[in-house]
Amino acid sequence: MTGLTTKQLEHYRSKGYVSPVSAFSSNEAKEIRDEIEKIEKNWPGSLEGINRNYVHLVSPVLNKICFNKNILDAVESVIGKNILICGTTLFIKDPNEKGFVSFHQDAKYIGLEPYNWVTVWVAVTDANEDNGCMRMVPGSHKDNLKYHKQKFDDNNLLTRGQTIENVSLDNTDPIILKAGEVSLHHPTIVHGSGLNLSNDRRIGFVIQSYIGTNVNQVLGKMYVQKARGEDEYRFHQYIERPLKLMGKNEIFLQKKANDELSKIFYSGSKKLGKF
Ligand SMILES: O=C(O)CCC(=O)C(=O)O
Repeated sequence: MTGLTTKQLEHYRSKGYVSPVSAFSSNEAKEIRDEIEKIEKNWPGSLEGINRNYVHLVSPVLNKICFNKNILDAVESVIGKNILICGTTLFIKDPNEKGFVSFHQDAKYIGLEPYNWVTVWVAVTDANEDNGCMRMVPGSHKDNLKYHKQKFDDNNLLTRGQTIENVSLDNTDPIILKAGEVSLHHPTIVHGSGLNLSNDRRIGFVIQSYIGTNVNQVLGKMYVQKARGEDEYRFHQYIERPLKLMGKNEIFLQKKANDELSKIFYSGSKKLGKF
């Protein structure tokens, strides 16, 4: 295993994120983009709303990303050798749209405990300050969970528009990535992202998240695939890897998983958002 260098790991532990980490070539990133755009073209609407989640269950190409050795080596450095994949989400910002992600902590609403888990953001396109890359508040992962106001803003790419207010951009680090690079972030780091002001799409494929086998889901049920090691806890139900792009069985399994995910995302909420 190669994994993170000592310096990268120290950065993750002190700041709550590490970036950039090389995972794919730019050609491979282009193949991933082509796969996403092929699905959008041939199955219109099928990556929208709740279906932007668990996309690794309907596409063998997207599934394979989750098993990428470079990513898993980095993840192993952070959470240890027994690793499960428990979800994926596409965060796409098209030019001329007003999509943004309010500042939030993932652990506030994902229900995964203890926090032996890490989120990997795969840059399918370049991500930079012009096209609305993620921004992290370094060191904020050491804080407790904060109050999040539920705003249900139509342009917010988060389910309930959950927002930590009054975060100054001056106190954030931009996560600038080339297509094919990834970043890793901690469950409690405060992060968000602004508008895409460029002329091209900004596409993030987010493995949300890799969990240690000792991590349970306290709000509902998640379907997992084993990435590495042994699962002696068996907290979660396993789900098969896709064989066919948008096959009937694949779509059925994605729906089953997303029905459960929806319950987690809206646990305790009277209102539902569009994702
Ligand atoms: O893609 C973005 O801008 C935000 C993604 C995010 O919040 C996350 O991966 O946890």
